Amino acid sequence: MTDPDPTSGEPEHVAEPDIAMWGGPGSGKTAFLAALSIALLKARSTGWKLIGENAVSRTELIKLRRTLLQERTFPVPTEALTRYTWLIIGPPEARRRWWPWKARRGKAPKIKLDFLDVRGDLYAEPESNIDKKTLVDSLVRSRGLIYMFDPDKESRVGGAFRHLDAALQEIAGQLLTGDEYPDGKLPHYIAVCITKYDDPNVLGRAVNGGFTERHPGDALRIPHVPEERVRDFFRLLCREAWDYNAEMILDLIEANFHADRIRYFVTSAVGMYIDERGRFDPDDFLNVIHNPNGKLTIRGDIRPINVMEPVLWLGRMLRPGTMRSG
Ligand SMILES: Nc1nc2c(ncn2[C@@H]2O[C@H](COP(=O)(O)OP(=O)(O)OP(=O)(O)O)[C@@H](O)[C@H]2O)c(=O)[nH]1
Ligand SMILES: [Mg+2]
Repeated sequence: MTDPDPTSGEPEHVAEPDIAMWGGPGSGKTAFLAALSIALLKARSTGWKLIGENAVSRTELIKLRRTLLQERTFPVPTEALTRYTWLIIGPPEARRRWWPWKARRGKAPKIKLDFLDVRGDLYAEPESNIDKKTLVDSLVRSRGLIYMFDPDKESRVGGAFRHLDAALQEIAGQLLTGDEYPDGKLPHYIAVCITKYDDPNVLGRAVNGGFTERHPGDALRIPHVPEERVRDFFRLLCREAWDYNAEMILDLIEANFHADRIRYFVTSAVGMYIDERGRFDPDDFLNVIHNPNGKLTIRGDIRPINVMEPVLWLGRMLRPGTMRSG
């Protein structure tokens, strides 16, 4: 007898969110992408995996992964615009029917990632060029944004406000001048990622500011910033930035996006160093060290923190049917 499942005859439908990523130069964009595949590999018990959709994307994926895992260092600063078309495939959801004995496996969810990786200073360039145009197009077309904020750099050099402001001006200029979004907010979901949490300058401020606690499920005992405190931590990092203008970053984000479409994450591409006793040691957690050649080496195991989470959150939010304009 044929299966009466009403969806069984439907053509394969792949959710195709277009997630774009942006952040200032050196904020950790490429390292985040490199860590994404490792994070998914490590979390394979959850059933999610990452694949390159075409030959170029597959080659780039392997290259990025090799840099972190085998060469144990960071990717070089991005020069040329690189496009990664990746697919995250999840575990098939079990479909519950009215009759439990008819429970059966559903289709595997697929999230399409179309990441444009560009050098971070491109956003703030006053003149138009082909890379900048491609980038702005991608921000405008996408409905999921990953915004990278590097608190370490902000505390020393600054520049994040200028980059954010320049990019938002471009997107708002294209989307908000017509009548499509009458409430004056951009339609995107945005994952605001505080990068380099493993850096003592970042972790130290989280711990000293009282933002951390022990996650009950974490045997490694890495100080963890609970979800409901990340926004306040982000606000503090903006306030303590070298550039006074950084204080306006949070307001700028909240003025441009719907409050329920913004989520803040504390992330690290490489995570903390964990010694052979298998515990986080507050006196010895640096996982990035300078080698004798003056370059950076990743010291121990790579344990990305909150790298797949923002991507999976955006993927979930962007499923067809959940996107509404305005
Ligand atoms: N400690 C630590 N350092 C990081 C992390 N991610 C990136 N970095 C450092 O930041 C540097 C820049 O990271 P990238 O990923 O190249 O940054 P980007 O945003 O792609 O930079 P551009 O391509 O130049 O715009 C790296 O070379 C590392 O030194 C991290 O998770 N932890
Ligand atoms: Mg880069």
